[in-house]
Amino acid sequence: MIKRRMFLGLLVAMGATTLMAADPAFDKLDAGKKELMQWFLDNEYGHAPVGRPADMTFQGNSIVFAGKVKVDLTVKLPAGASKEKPCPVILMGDFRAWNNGMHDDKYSHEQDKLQKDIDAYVTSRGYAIVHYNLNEVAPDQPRRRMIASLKQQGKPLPPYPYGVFEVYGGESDRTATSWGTIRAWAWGHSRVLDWIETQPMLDAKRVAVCGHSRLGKTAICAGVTDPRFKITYSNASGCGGAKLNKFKADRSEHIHQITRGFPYWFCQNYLKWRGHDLEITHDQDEWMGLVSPRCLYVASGSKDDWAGPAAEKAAADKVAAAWEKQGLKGKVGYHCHEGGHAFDLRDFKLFLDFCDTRL
Ligand code: GTR
Repeated sequence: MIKRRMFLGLLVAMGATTLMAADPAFDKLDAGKKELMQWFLDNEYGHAPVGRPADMTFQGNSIVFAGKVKVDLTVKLPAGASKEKPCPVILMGDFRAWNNGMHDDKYSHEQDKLQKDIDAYVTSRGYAIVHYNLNEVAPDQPRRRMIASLKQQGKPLPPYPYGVFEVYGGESDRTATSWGTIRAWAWGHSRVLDWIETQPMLDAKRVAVCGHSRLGKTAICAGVTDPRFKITYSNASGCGGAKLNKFKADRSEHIHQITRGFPYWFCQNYLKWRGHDLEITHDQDEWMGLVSPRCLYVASGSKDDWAGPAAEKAAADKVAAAWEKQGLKGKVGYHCHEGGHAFDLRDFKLFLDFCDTRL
């Protein structure tokens, strides 16, 4: 009894934020990293309420959560893939993730073609590619807006319109540090990695997670929170991704703008940092640095002012410099393509060159 009271007292003394440390991201981290992870999850992305859920099942190339939420994966293998020689994997949310939960009907022909070109290119280089529509994990919309737009279009409400939030919580019972959509999507990538581990043709120890823009922010969150990802690649992820907040880039997106447009991507505490980009306690280089000792790759577009290419490069440079001091060399890659906010074969070529010697 005394022991139990002491234990409860200790928990109270540790405070509520420490209790939130149940996020599976904390497994296997050293103390210094735990503190930093705690800060970022408390202040930006929120905590996942569950790790690998006991009620997750695999049905062919689909993942089903609690028998309710189904996520379909597209899987392409390189020629000659076999169980004897499982292949390295590139994992990404595909271009349907820009469709705000409306699914395939808005998956445009150009995006469809680009994804097919990427699939063909990646597999021609000897890698498998796995991609899926992240809206199936959690729609890229606030719940109320999503339901209203479905009604307006006369579409029936799916039984669980708000994806994993409806199954595992974090929507109606939201607290200031509950997971936002980016953390939920990153969690989705981890569940896909659970699935990859069951596939004999795929080498689950050689998986690179990548993504563009909002899905670049997501790729970083996945790489940081799940040490099974061997390489983390953020393409044009900007604010809340690879862009340093404490770097003057006037035409780039700032915290007050991203939290006005997309508050649901983050935990509610992030709103407290509106207007304080330059004073924020920890910056995005420290967040990306949490992928160490694994590899990090960052890419930008030279004219992508909103993402802030110079501020993204500055962050990658800071990570590389910090890691060099720790004896980690050649683990950070960077390129900047000519042009704007794009993610295409040019990026995959350079990224796969990096992977060839590291994945
Ligand atoms: C923008 C947003 C960016 C970026 C982008 C995208 O509107 O402000 O942070 O993530 O969307 O994902 O395409």
